[in-house]
Amino acid sequence: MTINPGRQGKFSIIASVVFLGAVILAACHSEPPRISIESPKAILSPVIYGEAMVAMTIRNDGGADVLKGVSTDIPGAKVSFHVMEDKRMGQVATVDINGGSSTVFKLGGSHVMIEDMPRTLVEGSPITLTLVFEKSGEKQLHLKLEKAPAMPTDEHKD
Ligand SMILES: [Cu+2]
Repeated sequence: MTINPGRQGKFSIIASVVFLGAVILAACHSEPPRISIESPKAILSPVIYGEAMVAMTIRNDGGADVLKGVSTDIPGAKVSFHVMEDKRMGQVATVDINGGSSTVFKLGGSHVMIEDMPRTLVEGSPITLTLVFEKSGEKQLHLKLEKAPAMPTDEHKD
């Protein structure tokens, strides 16, 4: 039996490329997340006293992570994640942060909701928000409450 050396050579190159691809893919899955929070803003509700929402972009240049909690230093305030699904807003316990993605929290979309803020907090008041990621741990945001943009929002009508 004679083996054509040219053909076998070609086959082993293909095999190594496939193998290398599998190795790279496996490495991607175990890659740690690299989270950065871009342009965070705490915006006061234009309609409801004591409510504010936080907009930001969660950029992840690494592997997948999960945003599993949020808290604030504001006494008595309640803070949660609100996500838009089929034009309806609902509270969720966690937000998946895919690898190599940007997750946008914004007015009229998914956002962090702050409720029951004391009346002493007004435009310009400083607040601290702590985001808790499953793998990346805690990220603290130091923000100042801002007035809502002039355009009205139909959020939280219900
Ligand atoms: Cu909300």
